Amino acid sequence: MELIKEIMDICNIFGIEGDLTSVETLRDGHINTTNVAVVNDGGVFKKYLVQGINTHVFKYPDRLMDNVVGVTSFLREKIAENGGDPDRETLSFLPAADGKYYYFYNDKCWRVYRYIDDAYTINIIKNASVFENAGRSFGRFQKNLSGYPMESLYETIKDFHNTPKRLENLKASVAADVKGRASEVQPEIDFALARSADTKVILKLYRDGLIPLRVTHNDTKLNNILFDKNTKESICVIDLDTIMPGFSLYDFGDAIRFGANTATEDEKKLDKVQLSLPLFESFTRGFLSTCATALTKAEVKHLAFGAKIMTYECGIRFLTDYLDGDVYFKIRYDDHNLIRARNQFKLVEEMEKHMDEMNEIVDRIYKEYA
Ligand code: GN1
Ligand code: MG
Repeated sequence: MELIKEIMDICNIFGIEGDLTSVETLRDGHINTTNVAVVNDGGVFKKYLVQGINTHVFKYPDRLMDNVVGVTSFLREKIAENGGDPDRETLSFLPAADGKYYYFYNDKCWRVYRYIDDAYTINIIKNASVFENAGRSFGRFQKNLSGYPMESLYETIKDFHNTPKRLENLKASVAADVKGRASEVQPEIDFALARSADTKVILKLYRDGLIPLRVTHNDTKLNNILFDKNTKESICVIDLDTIMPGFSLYDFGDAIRFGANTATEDEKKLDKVQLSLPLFESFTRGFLSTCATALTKAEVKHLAFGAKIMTYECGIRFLTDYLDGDVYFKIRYDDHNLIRARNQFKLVEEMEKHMDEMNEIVDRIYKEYA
């Protein structure tokens, strides 16, 4: 079915009034398919995000939307209490005709939410203050959700940041080698296996009672934050599908993985992939300025390690998907996942080289805010 016709039907199902005037499919995001629909409602143009949920990744849309609607309702109250604007600072989902927040149509699972106008996302940072701003946003997000009942959250993707499990998955994919690609990526496989001891560190800290489980976002890529066109301030954390109980090290770490890389995630020229220490410092400052007092000593001590482990894990996931025949992440060309994996592993090496400096930065900034 033609996209415009399909989106028109979805708009009707979700009770959107007016005439659909245009549909644009966004390119960011490796999992779901996101369309911006513009509707003319009696001369007033309104925008909606009409999204196809990837049900290969999110197997239980009812649980997914339970989490997301629960969290956004909770955040709306927090934001209002703090004098903010809930319509700009968190997402607003629309119910479908049957009252649920998702709807199966044409063999796809859909959801709709309001488009936040006069806002933009960033994929690569030109000005370090942007990243400090992002750090504050994710720090504030974590703080705002600290009172959310963790036990009410479903695990939307099982073992999402279970790094030992991710490594086991890689080994299984190497053994199965369904596309016959394993022999071609032996250096990358060796790179992953050589760091197997690192995968156990965070879970051991948890078992030893040194770091707590928290409500975390788990996908803190810079492009999961909206910035305001006028003030240039970060306003809203988006992409809430992986909100689950997790560790602060994941949220800090994944943000560094993406934002402190001097290149984008799919840069092929590996000499361009470096860790920017000034950017690392900016994010650390933003993050710790909002949540230093809430973190345990062991959390602070392992923030830099968290960045390395999230980068390593993401590299493993891209490599695994490459071996599996690209069934998880959206790709735009044949070896896209391999390019991404190499990029992430190069960044891991960079972080290993600069680990002492990263730890010194965290330590220095923590002392300012604790
Ligand atoms: C995916 O959906 P998106 O593009 O924000 C992935 C993250 C990865 C990221 C790598 C649900 O995030 O875990 O870190 O790609 N999300 C899911 O860019 O797997
Ligand atoms: Mg996203």
